[in-house]
Amino acid sequence: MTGDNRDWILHHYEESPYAEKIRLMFGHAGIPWSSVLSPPMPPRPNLDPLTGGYRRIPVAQTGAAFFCDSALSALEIDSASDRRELRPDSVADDRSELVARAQGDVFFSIITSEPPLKILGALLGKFGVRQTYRFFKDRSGMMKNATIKPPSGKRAGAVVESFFKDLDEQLAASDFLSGDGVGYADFAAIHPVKFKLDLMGTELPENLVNLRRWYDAMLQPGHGARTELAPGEAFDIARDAEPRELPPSETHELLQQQVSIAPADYGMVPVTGELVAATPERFIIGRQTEGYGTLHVHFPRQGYALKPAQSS
Ligand SMILES: N[C@@H](CCC(=O)N[C@@H](CS)C(=O)NCC(=O)O)C(=O)O
Repeated sequence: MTGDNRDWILHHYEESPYAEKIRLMFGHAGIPWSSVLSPPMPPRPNLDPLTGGYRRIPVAQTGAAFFCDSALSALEIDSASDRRELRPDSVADDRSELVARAQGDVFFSIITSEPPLKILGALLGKFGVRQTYRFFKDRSGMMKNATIKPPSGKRAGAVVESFFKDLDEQLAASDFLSGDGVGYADFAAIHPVKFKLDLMGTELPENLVNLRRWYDAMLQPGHGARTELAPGEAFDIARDAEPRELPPSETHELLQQQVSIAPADYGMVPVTGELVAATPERFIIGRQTEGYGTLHVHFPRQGYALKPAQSS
């Protein structure tokens, strides 16, 4: 690894559904990538010094640039591979409702629709006793402070069931949600489905044949050429790289000021730094670090709240 700005690194953990969205995207796009494994919950000493504390997974890295949120990673993968269909804004109007559900209520309902003891058993099998206890504590703390209140129990079960049914119906007319070829909508919809099957070991309902066909086609390319990287190597790459040239910025009242930015819905840990660019789709925060020089942390505008640092 050389620190070449085009080398992709994904900071993730195996069980993360949103990371799976990006891993599959790399596989379909045929983009080689390096994997840095993170713990499934904070503290994340392998990542926090780079992003400044963004608490969600995945985070993509090229050189000294960090891309928070899978939607922004998808945009970057689009520009690296010239595949416009990977852009979140390429989703057709008649698919956008399904995509929004997949990234919201459906994602949470995969867990909240299951009996707590079943979840406990699944987590114990994956994480062991100590880690499972910490995981429950961490996630219930995160959701207590969240601005969204996901459905639970029977309502959550109905959310998942109708999502699967609607997916199956929409897939009756074309191979993929994005048409004849795969696109952003497919990656956004596949990860909660795979999460359900992986976590609970359940099968897709037999009558949903379109969903089954699509599911198999989506998983078929796998994750592509993945190389494991030690966290220290990602640190070295960040330190050795210069942040890439900034895109032209639009006027923004907080430009070149110290700001804080955080997700607006859950996992709302703020990252602070200088707002170095604002484009229609993203905010870029410049962080001066002792160990790694200047790092640029990119956030989507949608779903994130930006404010002056002193008011945080
Ligand atoms: N909108 C975010 C959502 C990411 C997300 O919720 N990730 C989960 C893991 S799949 C998470 O970070 N959970 C809390 C954590 O891992 O600390 C994205 O698209 O990247």
